[in-house]
Amino acid sequence: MDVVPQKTFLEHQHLVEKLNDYNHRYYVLDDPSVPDSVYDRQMLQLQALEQDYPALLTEESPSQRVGGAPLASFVQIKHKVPMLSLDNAFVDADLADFDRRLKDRLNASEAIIYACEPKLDGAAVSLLYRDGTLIYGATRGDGSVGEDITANVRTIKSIPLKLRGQNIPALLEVRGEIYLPTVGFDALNASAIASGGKTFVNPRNAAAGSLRQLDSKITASRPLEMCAYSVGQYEGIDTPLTHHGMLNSLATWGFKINQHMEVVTGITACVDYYNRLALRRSQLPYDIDGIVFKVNQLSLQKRLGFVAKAPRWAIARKFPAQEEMTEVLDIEFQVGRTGAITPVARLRPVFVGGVTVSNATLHNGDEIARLDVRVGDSVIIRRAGDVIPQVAKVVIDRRPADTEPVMFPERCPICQSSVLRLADEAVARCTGGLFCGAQIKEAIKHFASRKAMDIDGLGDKLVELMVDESVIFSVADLYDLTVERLVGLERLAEKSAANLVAAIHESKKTTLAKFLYALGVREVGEATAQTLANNFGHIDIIGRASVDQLLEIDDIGPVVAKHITDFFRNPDNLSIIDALQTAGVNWPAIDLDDQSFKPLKGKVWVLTGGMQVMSRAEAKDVLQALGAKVASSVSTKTSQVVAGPGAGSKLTKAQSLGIPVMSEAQLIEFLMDPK
Ligand code: 5U1
Repeated sequence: MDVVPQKTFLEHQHLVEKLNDYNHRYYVLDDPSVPDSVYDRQMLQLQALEQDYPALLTEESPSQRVGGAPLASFVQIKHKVPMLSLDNAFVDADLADFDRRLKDRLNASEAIIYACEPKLDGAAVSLLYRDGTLIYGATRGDGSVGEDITANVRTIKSIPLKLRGQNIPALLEVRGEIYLPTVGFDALNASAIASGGKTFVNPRNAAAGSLRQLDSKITASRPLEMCAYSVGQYEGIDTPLTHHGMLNSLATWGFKINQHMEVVTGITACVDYYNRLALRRSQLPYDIDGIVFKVNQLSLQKRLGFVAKAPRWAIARKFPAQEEMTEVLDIEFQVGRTGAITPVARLRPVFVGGVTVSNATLHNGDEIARLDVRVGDSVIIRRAGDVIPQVAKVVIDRRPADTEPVMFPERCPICQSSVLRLADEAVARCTGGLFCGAQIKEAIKHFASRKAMDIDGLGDKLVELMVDESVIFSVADLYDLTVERLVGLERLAEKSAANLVAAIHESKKTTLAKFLYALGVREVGEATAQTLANNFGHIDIIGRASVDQLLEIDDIGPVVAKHITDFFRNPDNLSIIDALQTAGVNWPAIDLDDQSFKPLKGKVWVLTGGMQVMSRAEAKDVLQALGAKVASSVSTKTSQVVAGPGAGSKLTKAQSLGIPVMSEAQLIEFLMDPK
């Protein structure tokens, strides 16, 4: 074997340290320190050195996070200290009882100090370190004996292969949760659907399934994370005084600990913590199923001890379940504004994720086929966060004998026109256009909606009634409505009719972006409408723009460009636009050469987390066009933060500095009328 030159050895050591540091900043602190390109370049350098000098390669090298040869089976590991489970509290009174029991047992009259933190919904793991080096990782198993998943845990970048920092214990058994953040879970299921594979019901199953892979390369491909929440055994360090202190030590050794951990005094403060976190549950970038409260003082934990497999000193206050089973009563096909036909499952109402759910979208024909969902089936409904409820799984074992596969309709259920599905689209559409009553209704509802023409008092039911009664046939007819014509309609009193006519009149004063959005051109959402208005300034110029001219604009791709040109080449659409302008719909002219409209001049904005409607580049462009500086980090100079799903340390920092934070929806609303 080649002897490693001293210079190469030092270079290797330096690269290992740097890459471990980058990983720690990225995966543990959520605060990347270098761009991916720098990380990738240094990783390639490390791999090249290890290839030239295999003696440099150790199991702890950051190059070894990619998984190794598949195992034949998992070996069993006996935990040094049993892995406990937690007692559950389902109502506040259970917490009060818990607190009372502890005080009685401790003979204490003063308030108990508790450490509170979210209970992540993943798979429990135990990691053993000797002299700072990871020796093994094991599943919980039955609490006494788990399975050796060392090869898999090595691929998880938030798990240190070597402990960092000072005062490294001779022996350390760390307990925590391996979980899949929501973004990773959604991406995993999306790619399973795209490749015709099986989807996971929830992030917990996905995390547990990923850890149970005999091929660690599969585990390495899953974006798993680990959050440490306690210590089993330790040797060679001073005995910590508190749970909180112990977790802080874990953080200094390189583990991720929960950002929301708090130490509070008394059980009322625990209830308050639970209520605060319940409000934030849907915005967290991972699933949590409850809050864990632990007596903070470790000496008190010792005095309290255990009953069976659960400690007396901890309890989990559960949140409402995010999954429930219910029955499919019917499957209906709804026709949308653009003719898209969406299957919807009508469900026996079920309380899930904090709301009662009685409908769930089935998206399209492929989804029906993938799930093989039928009327009469029992299904698992999942509603996590603010996300619309999904049919996660059909419980085939409970399927009644007489169910029939669901056939996607060949004719529109509303107007009987034929249904067309283009080869490259998942969506099937009614070809009836504005002959289809459903499409007319949806187009008018969209036109009147708040972010479009904002016609107060023109609700969905009223639109449906007016179309069914042939009072209106298009959006242009709205501006001919009179109080006399409306008063005859069911349940519409004279006062409401007069208010509605006034609101319709009021809506005539709008902006070009809102008008464009209100027209309901396919794929033209609020952000694209704003981009079109900013770039072209005039409806006639947009109407005459060619696909090539549209493609010159950032964020307008070929599909949207084609929809826009198709829309403005259609004489029916042009006559509606004409009628609306003749009726008096108007907006302030936009002078594209006028550089003085810079309402955000001198302001510093930061975009963090995911964006669903606009792309980040598009948001940045529009903000810069309005005069803002768009920065990548939050500081005292930041004027405004826009935070989306998955926002982490930047959001926390903004909140701690008292900087205003808005959602993407609020940003779009602001951009429609920036002042
Ligand atoms: N956050 C947190 N989750 N969790 C799960 N803490 C915590 N503690 C646990 C479990 C099973 O057990 C303790 C008894 C160590």
